[in-house]
Amino acid sequence: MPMLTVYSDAHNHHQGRGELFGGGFHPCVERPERATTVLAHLQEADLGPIVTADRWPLSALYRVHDPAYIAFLQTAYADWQRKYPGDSGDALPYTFALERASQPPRDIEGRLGYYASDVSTPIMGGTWPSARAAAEVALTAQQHVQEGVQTVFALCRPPGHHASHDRYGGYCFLNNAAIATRALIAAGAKVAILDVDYHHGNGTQALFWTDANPLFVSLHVDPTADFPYFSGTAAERGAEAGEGATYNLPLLPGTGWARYARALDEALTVITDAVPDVLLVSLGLDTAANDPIATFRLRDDDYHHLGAHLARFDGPTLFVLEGGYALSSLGTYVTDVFLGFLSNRSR
Ligand code: Q9C
Ligand code: ZN
Repeated sequence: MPMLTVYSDAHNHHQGRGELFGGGFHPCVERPERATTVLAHLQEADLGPIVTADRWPLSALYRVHDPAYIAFLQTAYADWQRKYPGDSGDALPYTFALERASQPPRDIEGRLGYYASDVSTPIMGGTWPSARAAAEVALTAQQHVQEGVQTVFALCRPPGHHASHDRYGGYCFLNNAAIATRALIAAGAKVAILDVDYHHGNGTQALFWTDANPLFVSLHVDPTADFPYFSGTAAERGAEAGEGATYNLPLLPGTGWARYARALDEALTVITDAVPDVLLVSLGLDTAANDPIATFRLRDDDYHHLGAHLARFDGPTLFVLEGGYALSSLGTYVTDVFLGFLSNRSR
């Protein structure tokens, strides 16, 4: 059975110059070539049609994000340029709202610190159009799922799973997976999210913390060892109506396929037991041994295996691209996931 891919070349407008870590400024690993190499490999593998995203109203984003936060994203760079005229560079905060006042401050640098969670996520003039386009890729993809396509890939860039109601960070501005999930739920679907990005999907978890639908299941590195540090333990299981609907499977740094596959099977058992209408896979490829910012040790062949395991769920499945920074392998990893998935599915 073929799959459908949704893409938008508007991701290209978001090209950060650098990110701060390790006491220095480094070229951004979250770069446009990520999406273009994945697209090129999908075209080459010929797995199904590739369509352009539709335009969606901002109301589809307000199901997930604060309108004031959306307004901030739209004007942040113009405000930054007004403060730093000339060659302004990318907008980055230097101080953060650890305790939030009821209102963001007036000055742009205060507003950046109010809405940001890290110094790795630069904002430039093209950030808003790219972030909006990524959300529109996810929305268009979920529409195709609603219309009966069994396997759909939202080739989103920038990624989304670290973005919450009114915070950006971890290279994420709008939570593409959450926006698609809200649209599916609004159409009556019971959704399960399986987040296989190396990093914990703290934004997605926060957005659905008190909700019974969706079920949020995540495999990621132990947050005591790596980003995002402040969430992702097994003890976090949701609250109120959402108690038990968050299921974290943290894994030690250095985890390879054997251990990973056992956790993946546990995750899929939790998901298939819940009998969702739709599975949304937050697909991060930064679990690879050659990823420049991560420590897991998945090898080339393992992405085919990963796809094959995911096929244990036999219903409509929406894949949303998250992280993955090994540029020379990223396209192969993504196509291998789909080759493994499609060859093990009955529909
Ligand atoms: N030493 C996603 O994969 N910190 N985001 C990087 C590098 C931020 C990753 C520090 C990592 C964010 C979507
Ligand atoms: Zn990641």
